[in-house]
Amino acid sequence: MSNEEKNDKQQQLDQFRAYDHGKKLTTNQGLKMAEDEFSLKAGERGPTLMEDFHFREKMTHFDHERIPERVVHARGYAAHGEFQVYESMKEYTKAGFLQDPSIKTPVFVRFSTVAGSKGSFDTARDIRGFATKFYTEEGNYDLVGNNAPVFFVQDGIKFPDFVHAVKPEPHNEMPQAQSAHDTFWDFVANNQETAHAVMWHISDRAIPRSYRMMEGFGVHTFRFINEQGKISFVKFHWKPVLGVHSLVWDEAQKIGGKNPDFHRQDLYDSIENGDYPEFELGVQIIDEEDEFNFDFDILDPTKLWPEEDVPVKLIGKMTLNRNVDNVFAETEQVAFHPGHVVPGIDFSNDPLLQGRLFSYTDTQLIRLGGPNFHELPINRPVCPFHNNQRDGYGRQTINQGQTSYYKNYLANNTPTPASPEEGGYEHVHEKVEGRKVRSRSESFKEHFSQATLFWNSMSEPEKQHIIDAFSFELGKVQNKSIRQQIVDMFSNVSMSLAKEFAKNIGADIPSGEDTLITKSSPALSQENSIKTPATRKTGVILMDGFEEDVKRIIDSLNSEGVQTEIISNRLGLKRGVNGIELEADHTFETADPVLFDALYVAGGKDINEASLKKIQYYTDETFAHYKTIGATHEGKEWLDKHKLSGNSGVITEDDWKVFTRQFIEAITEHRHWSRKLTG
Ligand code: HDE
Repeated sequence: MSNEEKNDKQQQLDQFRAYDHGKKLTTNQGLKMAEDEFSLKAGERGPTLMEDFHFREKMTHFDHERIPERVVHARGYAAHGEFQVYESMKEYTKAGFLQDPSIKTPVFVRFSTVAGSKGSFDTARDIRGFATKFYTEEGNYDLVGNNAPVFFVQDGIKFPDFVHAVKPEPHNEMPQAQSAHDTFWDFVANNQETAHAVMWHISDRAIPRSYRMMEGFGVHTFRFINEQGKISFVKFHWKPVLGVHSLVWDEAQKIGGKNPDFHRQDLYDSIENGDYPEFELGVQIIDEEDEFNFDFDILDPTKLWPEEDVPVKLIGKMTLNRNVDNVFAETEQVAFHPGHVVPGIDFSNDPLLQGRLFSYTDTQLIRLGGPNFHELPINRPVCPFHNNQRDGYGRQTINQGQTSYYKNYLANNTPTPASPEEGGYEHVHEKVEGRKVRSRSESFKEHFSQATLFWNSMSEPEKQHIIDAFSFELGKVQNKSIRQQIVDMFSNVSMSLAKEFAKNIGADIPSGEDTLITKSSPALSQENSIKTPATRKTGVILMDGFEEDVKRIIDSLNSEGVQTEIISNRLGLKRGVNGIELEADHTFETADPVLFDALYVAGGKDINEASLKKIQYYTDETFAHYKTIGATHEGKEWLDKHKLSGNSGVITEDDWKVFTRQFIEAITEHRHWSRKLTG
């Protein structure tokens, strides 16, 4: 990339990038060293000497390499990109980066799981973090969201309790990155405001197929303010261009072992391949006058605004187009904060958001070791910054001049606060009056109606997954009373749901009718999301002696954006008829069916019993996870042995062109839920 093509953030980061390749080894003081393998000793077999500054420097630095992981969202992965607004949003907000469609604002996005520690696996059942830093000309704006639009608690003061409950239990530090244990469900049952967020957590949304295929939500209600001072309430959304898609639970668990880096690998690889992940930014806007015109409190973070009632307006697109150079320097040291705002965007009084406004700077102080974390390259704004803050651990800026206070005479009263006309941030002049109280607002006390809305909006397969997930999670709960409490609690959401999972966990089956709420919101179901074969990964099983058409099929799949990887008994070149050769990417052992979206059993003459057994494992697993299977030539016979042909999503056409078309159509469906599984 030439310098002119690089955005402001990339040019800024260039100043800090270092490349050691081909260089002489030096100490941190720049001294070239003649030796790096042996410490300085008194005699070849003698003790190491104190004066060995090189050993001391190298070892001390190593000893201090680690910083505390994030208390939540420890496991994450990030990428750089750009955001462009479609048209000026000046009617609603004066935010500079939302005015001009020709301006590309650099962004840095970190995706994460919440509960697991840094070394846990990617596909745990969990909410995902979706945090975006916009490096705008008016300062950094952070949209620190999740892939669910609602949260488990309504007030920031309850966050430590919630996190303690979901994290591994303190007496034995188990289980890692799981909500399927007693303390999480104890918390849920005894804090019923969790009901709606739990429905998201227990649904397919909590096991995404890819970071590229999940929605993001700002969760809280924020405010937009335009140039004329007009205020509206706003909720933020990210909509993935590839649609919203999930794994199935059995796959998610197995992937945890087969490739714990499944999601980060997917993000990294797609950016390296030029399949840049894209998300559209959406806003839901409510006029200030309409604040009280809803049957829920718009400040309550356990409530969403149904998209059918308040449409999502798509206002711009974000493209992630560059991987980080160094995960620690960028992904680990990035410091997000919902309080990083720009003129035109302000907070609401959502008590959860208010709590977050305290927590994020506080946590960076311990995590990044002092108050100068804004100077770290990844955190620096691209616009200049000036104030009277000074010193502290790791300070890098060399502030010149005599004064570091305001007001002053010696520096002509600078740096001077900017007026709103000059771009100075001004909080909304909201009139606030009230008694000091510690209590829940009356308008925050209803916890079940939107949990029911979510349940009502699910397709049949999605409902079944929710029942299965409750049965799994509660099946892991040791305490019988907690299991029963959850059944009782969720019978307020849906009696039929509670009855179904109560059966599976040995609880008393509740009696009574379903709630009277019948409203549903089609936008909540993944079945209604965009479906495309683009970037779907197909495992191609072939053996030596494969037919010519196989190559044609693979080429056409690739030209439609479907990715293919060849799996065989051994690595190396596979020889087909008429001298065609294809290179195997994996052996049966190094790959696994759970790592693919579809399977193409292409055939080949050189087959034996051992390979057939492995192929059976691949086809059975792919079938059981409702994914597309295609077979041609000898591959069809291999499939027929297991009686899979003729099922939905199993393509066995003879003509290679017809086969390819049908196979792609089936991949576009992603899952074939109508498939009847036996056994
Ligand atoms: Fe966070 N959260 N959070 N959170 N959160 C953190 O900040 C906190 C909440 C979210 O990739 C921490 O730098 C409180 C909601 C994301 O670096 C910490 C409350 C939402 C990330 C913190 C919440 C989020 C964090 C830990 C309740 C969705 C990862 C490390 C009042 C809208 C950002 C850090 C990254 C991280 C506190 C609730 C999203 C401790 C007190 C709601 C995506 O400051």
